[in-house]
Amino acid sequence: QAQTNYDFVDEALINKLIKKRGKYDHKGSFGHALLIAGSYGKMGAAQLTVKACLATGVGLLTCYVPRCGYEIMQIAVPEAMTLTDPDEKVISEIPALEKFTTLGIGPGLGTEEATVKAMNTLLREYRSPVVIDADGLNILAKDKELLNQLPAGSILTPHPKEFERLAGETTNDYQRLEVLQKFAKEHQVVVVLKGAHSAIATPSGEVYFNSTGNPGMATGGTGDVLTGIITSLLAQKYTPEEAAIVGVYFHGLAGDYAAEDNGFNALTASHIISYLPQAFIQYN
Ligand code: NPW
Ligand code: AMP
Ligand code: MG
Repeated sequence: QAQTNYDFVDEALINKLIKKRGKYDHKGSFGHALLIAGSYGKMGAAQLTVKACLATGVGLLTCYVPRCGYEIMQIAVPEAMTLTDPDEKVISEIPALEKFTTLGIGPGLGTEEATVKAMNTLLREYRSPVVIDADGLNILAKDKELLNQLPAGSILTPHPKEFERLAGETTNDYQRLEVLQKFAKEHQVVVVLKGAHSAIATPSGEVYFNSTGNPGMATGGTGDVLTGIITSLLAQKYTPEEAAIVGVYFHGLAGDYAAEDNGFNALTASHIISYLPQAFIQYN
């Protein structure tokens, strides 16, 4: 029987967790993140995750994308540095990782064999916490041995289908919550199970339910935005638990501000990025 230790992510908790920038801070104070994302036809996911990471305050940001993404990223996001894989359409190798403080992996990656191999090598060698989303999760789901070797404190951000691929089918929400708690403890990772009430499970068995967000966010690319936000916070020395909690809260809060001005139907993932300033400014 899983222990029940539930909590609620609200303004009071965020007030305790949020870090403020100091007068003498410099870009080196806020980490250098590497986002490994994108493939031919899914460079939009890479753009969204990179832009969201920048809008959350990372010090420096490099993206690693397939060759076809070079011009796309350099033109769309001048603030981000771009490294390219030798393959034209997918990621097939891993770049040198020493200079990066934090890694985010997965949006738009695809699951081509070369990508699966490269991510296998990376996740076996790298020992600091990584943020894993989307096809990064789908790659993990195909290799349970790899799942058991993840760097402790990594953050996984599945939607329900991705979680089912990782942890197996469940028949109801209550059972899924139990499986979620067990999974986070067993693998010593933080899991953000996304949905209308995203649930964040920690390695020590707590589950936090988010209070922000709205149905306008049920549209393509919003999860890719969340990956960028959480990677940014992890780079800024939030603990993995804090990065997940704070990230999910501000992602939803930006979505709520976006919905106030634009309504649910017209809300897009790009809107969420545009409204991150409004969400963060009150915590300056
Ligand atoms: P259904 O329809 O209920 O059977 P996939 P993906 C389910 C990239 N993207 N509650 C639902 O299943 C991503 O980063 C690129 C219940 C749905 O059909 C990935 O790399 C974009 N069920 C890749 O595409 C923008 C839920 O999961 C199925 C659920 C594939 O990602 C889009 C889809 O899951 C996208 O982000 C919920 N709350 N949420 C770009 N512009 O480049 C989802 N499901 O098959 O894993 O596909 O999530 O679209
Ligand atoms: P993904 O499926 O990876 O694009 O992620 C979707 C994102 O949108 C997650 O952060 C979800 O929590 C959020 N989301 C989706 N549907 C809703 C909803 N009905 N209410 C609030 N947030 C939602
Ligand atoms: Mg997604």
